Amino acid sequence: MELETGAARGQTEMQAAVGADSGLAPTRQLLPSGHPLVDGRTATSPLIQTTLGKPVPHTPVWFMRQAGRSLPEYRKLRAGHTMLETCFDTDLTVEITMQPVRRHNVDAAIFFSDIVVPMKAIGVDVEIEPGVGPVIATPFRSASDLDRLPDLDPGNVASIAAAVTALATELGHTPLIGFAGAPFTVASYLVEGRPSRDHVHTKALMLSDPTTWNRLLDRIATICAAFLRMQILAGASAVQLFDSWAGALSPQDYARNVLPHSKKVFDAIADLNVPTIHFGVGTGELLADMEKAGSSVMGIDFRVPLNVAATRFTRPLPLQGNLDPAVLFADSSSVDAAVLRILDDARGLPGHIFNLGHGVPPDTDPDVLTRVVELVHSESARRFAQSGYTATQN
Ligand code: 1CP
Repeated sequence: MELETGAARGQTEMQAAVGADSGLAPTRQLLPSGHPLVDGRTATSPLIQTTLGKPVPHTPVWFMRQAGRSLPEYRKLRAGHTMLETCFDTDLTVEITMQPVRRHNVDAAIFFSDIVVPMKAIGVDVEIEPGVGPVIATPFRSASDLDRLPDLDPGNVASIAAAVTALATELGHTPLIGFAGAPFTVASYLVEGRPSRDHVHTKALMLSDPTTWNRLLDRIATICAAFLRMQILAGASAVQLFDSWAGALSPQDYARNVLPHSKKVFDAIADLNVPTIHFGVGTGELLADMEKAGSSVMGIDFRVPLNVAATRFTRPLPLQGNLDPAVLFADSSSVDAAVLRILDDARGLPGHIFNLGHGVPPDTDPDVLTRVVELVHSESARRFAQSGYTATQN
């Protein structure tokens, strides 16, 4: 049993913890009958089964920022279009989302968009500047700025919903992961006005004017939840909430000023009963609190080994991660060794989705990513077979 997969070993405990298995598929009455989780296209995929702590034939793998600048075909398609124009263009979004799936044989597509897209859709004056990131013309610093955050009008994201629906059809059995930025990370762009290392204005607002802070994060939570709900109903089989910059916070500030708002996002979509993933960078000290937000899977960055991260949670959770993106630039034997070490770390988990510990760097050689997918698939399938485990044993 040495080599038994995490998915097989942790199953009973996991199912007790999440109530996932009554022998029946999870109820998803609120999804349309043609949704890929309902009509059977993606429900039995390795990614979705892993989120439920069920056994899988191989470890599913996808990469944060798998679509984008590391791919020459992306750079070609993007020429002449701004980033946000591209995000609101149905055909470009579909094609860019599909590119890494075709090239790398990953187990999921991540919807091509950006965390500031719902802000653009409600009228915030934001652009994504090449080489910089999101830039807000007039940063949010006081209570009156909240008037610039109306509810998300579905009519303003119709081209995006159309892209999700088209992708769900084109992807067949491969699940589409929708996403949104978490309230803190989105707020950090709105308040700072541009990418920031130290988030001083954001933290100053949080500490000096908690009323405005809480109203701001509550507004963002409502808008992000509506954006996620739209993606799920249009055909996404799972969603990820990116709280990329939460690691800039102390555990006390996170628990008090951020966690309730991230929890609100997960609570707002809980009725749809689709798998949810929660991820942040440098969040080792926050994991115990992030669990309380209520996702079904936790994303772990490369700073904490998966088996160590598992000890920070109160219940057995499937984990996603966590190859250091910098490893992709090392020689191939170092890459292979790092991948195998992560599979080792994941052994006792109730489920493991292989990913990087953060996004694919723009100058990554895409062939290295393809090789990582092949190695994760072949090695996890080999370990699975050696464990003697068969699906019929369940
Ligand atoms: O011209 C370009 O190609 C712009 C680069 C780019 C791309 C490809 C940006 C600007 N956003 C994106 C797409 C994007 N953004 C995806 C695509 C889907 C995929 O993963 O394949 C996703 C999931 C995001 C989400 C996103 N945007 C996050 C959370 C994920 C993370 O990496 O932490 C964050 C923090 C952003 C903000 C953002 N948008 C773009 C940049 C360069 C940044 C980061 C800026 C900063 O350092 O603060």
